[in-house]
Amino acid sequence: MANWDAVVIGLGGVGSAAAHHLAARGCRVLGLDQHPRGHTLGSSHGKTRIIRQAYFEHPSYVPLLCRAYQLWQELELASGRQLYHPTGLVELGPADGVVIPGVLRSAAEHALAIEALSVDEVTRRWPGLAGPRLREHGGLRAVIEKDAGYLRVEDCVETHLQLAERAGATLRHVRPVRHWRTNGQAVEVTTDEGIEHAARLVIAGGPWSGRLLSSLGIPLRVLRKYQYWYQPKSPGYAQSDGFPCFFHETPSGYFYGFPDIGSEGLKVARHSGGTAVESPTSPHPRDRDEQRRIEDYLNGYLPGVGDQLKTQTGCYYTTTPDEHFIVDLLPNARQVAVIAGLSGHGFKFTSVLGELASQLAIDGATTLDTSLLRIGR
Ligand code: PYC
Repeated sequence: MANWDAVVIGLGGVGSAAAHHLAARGCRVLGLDQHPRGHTLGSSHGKTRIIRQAYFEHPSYVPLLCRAYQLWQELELASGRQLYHPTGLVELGPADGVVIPGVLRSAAEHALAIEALSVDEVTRRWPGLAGPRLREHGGLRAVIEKDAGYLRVEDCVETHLQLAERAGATLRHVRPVRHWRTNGQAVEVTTDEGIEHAARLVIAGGPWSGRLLSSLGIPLRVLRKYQYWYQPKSPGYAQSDGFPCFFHETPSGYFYGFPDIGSEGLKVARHSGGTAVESPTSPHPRDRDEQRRIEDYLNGYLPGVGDQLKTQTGCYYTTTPDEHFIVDLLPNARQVAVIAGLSGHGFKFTSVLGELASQLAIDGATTLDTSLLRIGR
């Protein structure tokens, strides 16, 4: 006899949301995480994450994003806490690149409001983006998505955890899962405290998913990445000045960032690249080459920021070969739902991924189309 309706392994962005949605549906939920609450070792820390809808990665993500926006709003109402901050997002890249054509395609297919801008218009509106390299490459285009902005990443996770607990979930941190296996129609999960019996299992292990799913041959690659905060030397980069979030396809990779929020500093990072690792390590080692790349990007494209580094952190991407997520039941164990391989662009979706995880676990199917995200695609 199962003592839990569902066990959730991993209580980061996805697992915290899954625990919340399962508990809200009246399930007896046990959430397990190997690390302390609020830890900074995985993929759910670093103050901010971009949220946007005109999704260059694939138009199939847009309905999920519309639902994610609704769910973030519901979470704000239920908690009384602001999680989403609309700043607008400026996306820049070549007309024949990946980002701009992808944004235009998703916006056209889903009738999303975006505004195309000339480079002159970008630099007139945000002089802080008028770097010397901006005009080196002809054919550069820009769009602004006004309803885009950022989420407060740690607050999102903690709010999902609190609402899960309020709905009756039992959450255990510093409780690593040693092993899990199916047992008939149910699941057994082994920790150092014993064996938990559950009707359903949700695996939301972030960069530890490969270990949890090792027997399944799902090819997940873990990349160590870095996020940097700089104290701008010139005015104009603050959120209070109207400086937006930005995402930039350049000849040397994809870079993105956030305005200077309060006194945090302007955050900037590289979306492409990264160092492949077996699994996360603590503490995050420094990477001077990456810092040089970031400062080279700032000098070329946001020259008023300067090089006064305030703080930095490492974090992890867990990537699939095609960089689309995995959202599915295991083919040979239909009582196990897996949300994995968010490939560095998943946090904004975690509200809806938690709902989809609860639907997969309880109903065996999702209300939104997730065919792009099936294991066997
Ligand atoms: O999904 O917007 C995003 C993003 C930017 C950098 C990493 N992910």
